[in-house]
Amino acid sequence: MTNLETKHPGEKEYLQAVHEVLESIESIYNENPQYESAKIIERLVEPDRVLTFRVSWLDDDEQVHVNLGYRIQFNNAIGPYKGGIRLHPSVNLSILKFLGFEQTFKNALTTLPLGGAKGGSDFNPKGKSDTEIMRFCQAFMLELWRIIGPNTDVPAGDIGTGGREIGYMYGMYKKLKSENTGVLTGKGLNWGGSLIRPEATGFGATYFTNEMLVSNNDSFKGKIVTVSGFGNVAWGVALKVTELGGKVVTISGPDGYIYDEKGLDADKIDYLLALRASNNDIVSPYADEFPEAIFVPGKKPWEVKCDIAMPSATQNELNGEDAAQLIANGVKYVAEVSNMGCTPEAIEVLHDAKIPFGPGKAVNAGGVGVSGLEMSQNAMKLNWTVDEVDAKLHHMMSSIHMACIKFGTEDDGYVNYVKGANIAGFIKVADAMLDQGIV
Ligand code: 2IT
Repeated sequence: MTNLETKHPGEKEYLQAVHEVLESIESIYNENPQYESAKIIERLVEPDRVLTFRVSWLDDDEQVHVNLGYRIQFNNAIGPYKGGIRLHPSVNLSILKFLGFEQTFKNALTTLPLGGAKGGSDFNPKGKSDTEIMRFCQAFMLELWRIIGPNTDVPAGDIGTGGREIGYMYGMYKKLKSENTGVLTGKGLNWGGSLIRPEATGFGATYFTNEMLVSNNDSFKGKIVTVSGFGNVAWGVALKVTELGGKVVTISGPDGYIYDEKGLDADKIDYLLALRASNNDIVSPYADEFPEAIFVPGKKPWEVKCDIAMPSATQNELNGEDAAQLIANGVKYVAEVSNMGCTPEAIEVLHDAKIPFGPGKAVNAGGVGVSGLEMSQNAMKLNWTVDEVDAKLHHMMSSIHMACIKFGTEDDGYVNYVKGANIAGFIKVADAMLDQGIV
């Protein structure tokens, strides 16, 4: 860690993600000298390569804008580089390196042959017109296409990148390459996309959380659930949790959260999805539309009493104080749906209180998992049905849960899911690296 801090000063999210993994795999590393002699850690913590590029585009008033674009190809020991593209003003090298590092372990957990990558830009989609989004996506792909391909690197969505953006990027890739292949996932259903991909992260997260409940002889029935965000992920969580008998009472945006005592339902979710398509804030208008809901400005939903908390927005959105507040309010489970949604302090507080805590790389792996299934379908030039995809997603999430139990169960029976997920992911990637020599 000291070495890495010297080499990459100030990359705090990246250093945070690496620190968490190294801490949990220490015992396995020490028991297996072959890892040390092949310098597996030193090789695994550095991305294979980083591409940064300039993205110039014209807005609707013909003003020129310049953004930074990135692709971090982190590790391809077990399969082609795979991971989303984040479009958000906060995007920088540290955030994308943390995401690429996490993705490597997450993808290993999915049971599919997928390496780890991440990309993105500091472009802010908020308030942009549809044509501005299109011009940006096309300009982004004008650089990115050089290093991606269906068997080398397969990008997908993340914060700020959904079906529409994938469409514009795919259109430009196809124009440049003259090939119709599964080079991106999250595609539209009638041009190579997979059923369930839009819902997959949220559905998979709920299946994983359900496994956590079941292993404690518990269920979602009658549980109060707090959720943050309402992007690509949170709506699938809200839909599936509601289906399984839980009540989702919060969603949130950058400027506050909604508390809806009656809980979200399919109609309210449809209303939110329609609003979201407009690129504008959706959280406060919800309170105007549904009088039973209140908008709490400037706050996070972790002050609301709940049985299960599912942070689903962005990194470090739940800190040590939030975790202590949740515990004081009687929380029974925390499932991190966002990537690294909880700070190290929050995780420590939850672990000390023996609250089952599922880390993002296990909980949200269903998204990239179904992306992997989209790649399989593209390669076969066949489509699976909803039931087929959903069954495979179910299977994936329960096998990830089993891996966490296998490697994370402590002497007193408490399951440290962070340790379990990190060790399971690490062993798979590290062993593949050993098999393939020093490259
Ligand atoms: O964080 C993630 O796993 C994603 N944004 C999805 C990546 C993917 O390739 O589907």
